Amino acid sequence: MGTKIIQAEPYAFNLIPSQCGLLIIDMQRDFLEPGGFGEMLGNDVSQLRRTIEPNRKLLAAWRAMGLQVIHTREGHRPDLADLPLSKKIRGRSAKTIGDPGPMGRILIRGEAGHDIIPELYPASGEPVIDKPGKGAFFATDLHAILQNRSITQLVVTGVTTEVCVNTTVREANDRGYECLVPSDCVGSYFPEFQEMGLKMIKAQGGIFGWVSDSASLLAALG
Ligand code: TIU
Repeated sequence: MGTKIIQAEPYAFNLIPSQCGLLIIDMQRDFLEPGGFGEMLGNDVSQLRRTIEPNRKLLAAWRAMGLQVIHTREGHRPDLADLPLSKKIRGRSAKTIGDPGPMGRILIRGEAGHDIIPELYPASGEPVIDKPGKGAFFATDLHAILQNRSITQLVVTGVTTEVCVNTTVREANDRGYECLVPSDCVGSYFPEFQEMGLKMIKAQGGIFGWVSDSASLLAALG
């Protein structure tokens, strides 16, 4: 399987399939499903739900080609020992991380709302990174797993574009990974942040990486 040329901005991306991991960020029930933590905070989950189908297709293609897939989930230990007080109280909402929510304790590992949506559920052998922060590299073993698997490129998808996706792309870029973000596979609760979050990645000659879409990826993969 040779290099695949992906139409992208600011210029074409040379994808090396055997070295390119699909990194799906935080496609969790609490962020995407009606009644979850995201909606409880007043957010419009439909802005995120449009990413489910393109992600499902991309994930199916990735698996069919036998390429590497990694999933992440944002959340905390049941005893909250890894939850900074600053994060616990941020937002001044009535219910915060660790409190009982509509799908179990909010953003706590092992609770229903913390888990990945059924449409994109991890297959056996696909690492799931439980992360306490917005970036997937902070306080996780992601970098070690990628190095052990000789992954040098990442297709980063998931939610939300300007928060966990952007933070992770920046962390990955500083660690030497080449990142491609398919625009229809990432979502924000805020349309203006979706647009700017993608612009920030591809500006200045691809300061953090490349932006493309799932159709271009699927076309190049064949
Ligand atoms: N996964 C992720 O982006 N977590 C967030 O908290 N996102 C928000 O947009 N709040």
